[in-house]
Amino acid sequence: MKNQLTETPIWKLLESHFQSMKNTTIKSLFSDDATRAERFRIEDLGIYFDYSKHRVNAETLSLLCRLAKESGLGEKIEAMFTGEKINITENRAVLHTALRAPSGTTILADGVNVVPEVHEVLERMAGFSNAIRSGEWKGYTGKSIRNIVNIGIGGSDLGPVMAYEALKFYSLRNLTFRFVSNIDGSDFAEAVKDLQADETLFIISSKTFTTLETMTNARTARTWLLDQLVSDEAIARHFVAVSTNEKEVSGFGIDTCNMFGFRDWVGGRYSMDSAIGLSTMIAIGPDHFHDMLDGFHQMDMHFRNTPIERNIPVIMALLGIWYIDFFGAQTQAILPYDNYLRRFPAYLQQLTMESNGKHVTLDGETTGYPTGSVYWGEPGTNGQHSFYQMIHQGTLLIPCDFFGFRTSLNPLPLHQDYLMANMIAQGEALAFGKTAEDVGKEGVPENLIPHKVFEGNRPSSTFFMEKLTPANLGKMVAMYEHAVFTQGAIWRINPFDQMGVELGKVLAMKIIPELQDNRKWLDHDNSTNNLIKYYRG
Ligand code: G6Q
Repeated sequence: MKNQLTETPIWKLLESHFQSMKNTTIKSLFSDDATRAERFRIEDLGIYFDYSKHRVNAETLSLLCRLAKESGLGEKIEAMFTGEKINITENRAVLHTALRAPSGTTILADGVNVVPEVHEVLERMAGFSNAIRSGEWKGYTGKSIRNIVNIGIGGSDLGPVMAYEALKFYSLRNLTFRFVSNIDGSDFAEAVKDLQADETLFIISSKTFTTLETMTNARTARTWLLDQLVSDEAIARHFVAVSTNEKEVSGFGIDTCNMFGFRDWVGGRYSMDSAIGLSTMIAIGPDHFHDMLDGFHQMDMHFRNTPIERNIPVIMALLGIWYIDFFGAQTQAILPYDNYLRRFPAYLQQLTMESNGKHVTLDGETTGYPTGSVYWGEPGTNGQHSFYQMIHQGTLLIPCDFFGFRTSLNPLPLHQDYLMANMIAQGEALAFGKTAEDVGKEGVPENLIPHKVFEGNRPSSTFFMEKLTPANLGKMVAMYEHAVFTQGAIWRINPFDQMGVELGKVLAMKIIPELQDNRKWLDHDNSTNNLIKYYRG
């Protein structure tokens, strides 16, 4: 086995350090150190990142930071930022950071400075967004556009939906936004049910412009529109494309003047700040979109330039590795205490799990150690009334990321204090729990005491910021992008391909004609053959 991570001296040191930490409680770490919260905290870019409620001490952090350094993290970061083809399985550079680089920056991909093109696209997007927002862009019958339907899936959907929801407060309210992703016809049917075609714009968002779901929905959208507007000439006023594939876009019948491009060095799940963000820009306007890009860029600079020990995404990544590879944790909860962030966990699910859900190293060897984690979550306080039970008293170790904002965007009396009190209380309860003695003092009958004990010692990070703004959203997303990158670098895997989604797609293409033609011979396994027969009826 080549150069096994788990055979390195630093990994061995971490393993033996884990033996001394595995029974150490967060409670004892706090009682041993009155200033722990100040020492295990990073404040930068308006983010207050409290990681004191973790099962780590100074030595843990120092060993983990050494792991990052000895993994060549610094060089790997530079390789990404400078356009080296670090996505080796697809022979591509990974330059989502160029999407938010200020104009005037030089970033080379294959010897070409990509920044001017990024800004040229942003300007075209701004012109188009303003024309839609002002009503100046007219549909085929001369009416202004009132409805925007983004058709895309995966990376061409989750970012746009999440950003629209997260930044809805800043959006133009006389426009209606819908997002169609699923090949299930109900998704499209419901999205357009109450819309008029002559006031509707479809954004077909697809990097490849060949994805089955998106192209099927796009063709259905074209039929729906032409049923109402009849003339093919209507297409140009009601369809725009976001893609890297000019040929397929014009083949579909969309004028390439109405196409917004990006390049193959932007991965789908890293593309919400590329032209894939067109629906976001139409919703919040170009200025807010640029604020969001600025937030992304600030976090990029923090990640690139801050020493590992004070580097927010690096510390997040290292804590993840500590729990996944040493404590055997298999899951990570994302718990935003802001209702606008309701799609943030789903967005991070793709970013993290599609990136680091890999069992083979860059050398093609089986890792032999766990990588990745199951990301999931819901906004607080809703989750408190459902799955938090398991986080508090279940048998799994579930590290949590809490997000809170000091200022509410909708400051109704009492709500914000109640919301933030709950977030802070959850972290406290998880870490410190409640002993049998405490429960007993409350006069709880003996037989119920075990049921009311909270073991505590359940780790969490808390991220506090002033307000949910476009810039802060950009920082949050970039923070996870870079944490994913850091973990991938340490685990020696490629976070930028997604071969694992291919097999199912190929098999579905084989099964489609088998569902459509009852005479087709079935040569699958016994179970699959029977499922097909059941569907055929
Ligand atoms: C993301 C993945 C995947 C992709 C979708 C949509 O990183 O590559 O989720 O975004 O399959 O692909 P298209 O944009 O090409 O339609």
